[in-house]
Amino acid sequence: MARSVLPTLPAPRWRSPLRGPRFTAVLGVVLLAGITVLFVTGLLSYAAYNPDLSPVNDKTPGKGILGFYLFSWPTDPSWLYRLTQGVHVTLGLTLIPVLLAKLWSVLPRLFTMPPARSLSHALERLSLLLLVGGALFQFTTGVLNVQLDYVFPGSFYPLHFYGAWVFFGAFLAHVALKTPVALRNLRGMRQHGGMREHEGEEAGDLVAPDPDPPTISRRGAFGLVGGASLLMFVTSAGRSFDGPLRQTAVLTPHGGPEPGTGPGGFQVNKTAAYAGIRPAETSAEAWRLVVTGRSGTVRLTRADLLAMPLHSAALPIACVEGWSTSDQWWRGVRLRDLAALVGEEEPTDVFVESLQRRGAFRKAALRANQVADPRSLLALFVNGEELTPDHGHPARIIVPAAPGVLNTKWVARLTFSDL
Ligand SMILES: Nc1nc2c(c(=O)[nH]1)N[C@H]1C(S)=C(S)[C@@H](COP(=O)(O)O)O[C@H]1N2
Ligand SMILES: [Mo]
Repeated sequence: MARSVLPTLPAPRWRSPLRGPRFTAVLGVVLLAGITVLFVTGLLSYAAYNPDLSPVNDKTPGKGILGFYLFSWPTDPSWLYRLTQGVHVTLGLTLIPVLLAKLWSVLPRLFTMPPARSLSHALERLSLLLLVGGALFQFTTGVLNVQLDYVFPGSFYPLHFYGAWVFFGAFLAHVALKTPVALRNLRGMRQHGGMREHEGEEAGDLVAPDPDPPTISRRGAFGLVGGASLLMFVTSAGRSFDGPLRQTAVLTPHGGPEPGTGPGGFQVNKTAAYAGIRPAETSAEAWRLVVTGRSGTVRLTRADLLAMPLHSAALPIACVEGWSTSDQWWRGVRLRDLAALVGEEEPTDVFVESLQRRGAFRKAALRANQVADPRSLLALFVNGEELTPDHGHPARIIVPAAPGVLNTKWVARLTFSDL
């Protein structure tokens, strides 16, 4: 049944000969695959943050059933979060040109008049509104978080989390509605060899009735979009590595200030100065580690910690912003040894507090499986030297496969209990 759509086109405004159902279908299939990966890695990132360890980590207390899938984030392999979050952020940036091209390709449809011809048409258009709005919202909040981080103080998580569910709901409805059409268009494309639109078949409302002469071929347009995506990829993927590769990430910042060289010469997110850590409170004379568990509270000096068995582990730092470091050699006291010191022989969760008095990320909760891992340390050294002030001197948490935000720096207090 041919829909009578031509009269609804504001004809003079949409004249690009590039637009057509197959052009849209190809971009749609790329986004279908890409956005599914973004959604899954995004949900994984949320789970990795231990949001069900209340109340410290949970930035979305109203999540309700949307948290149905939460699970204990594993500690193996130690590069797990480096991979999932690197893919999430790098892929998200790489898909921006494809998303923009896709939106451009269906632009006439967004302006269809009358707004709704029937109830089902009204519903379809409402889902389209959530889809387009949701996509722009997710990509914008994601990019702002990567680039500027604290534009939304403490509220990036709920925005991006709830936004993801709204968007993905609309995305699923859209895929269900459009897959048959997209498949037909792609099949037709193969039969007729190439991207030429054939009038009459599925021309739909995308083909301009009165097109301008082409200034670029369809193939050229795909090349342009692909090239832009490739550019996004090669200028951001380097953030997942150290050394010269990191220098290739020119379009995206590398976390905090440039890392410099030496044992502490890897990415710093927040400096000690930024966090308001005063040298006087981290000196050997002043600093104490307060550890609490079922058998009571102990106060440890740095010398007390150095007298405990020290262990080493090669572990990366991987930030929610998508950047990560290679493995660094950390050395310090096992978290499970500190738990045992206060009577927690069985692994429990732990609540970690830093010296920092203001700002995000100064407290975090780790799960029992993270405490139990022999590579989970309260680190005193990195790469053979004492921690630098910016990496958390006198002591910081380092846990395999955990998001960087759980690796609290300038630790002052550990409280072991079931959270
Ligand atoms: N006290 C405190 N610890 C913190 C943070 C912070 O702001 N304050 N930032 C966290 C984040 S978001 C990351 S990614 C890592 C970065 O560690 P690095 O600066 O040593 O690379 O530290 C984590 N630990
Ligand atoms: Mo981070």
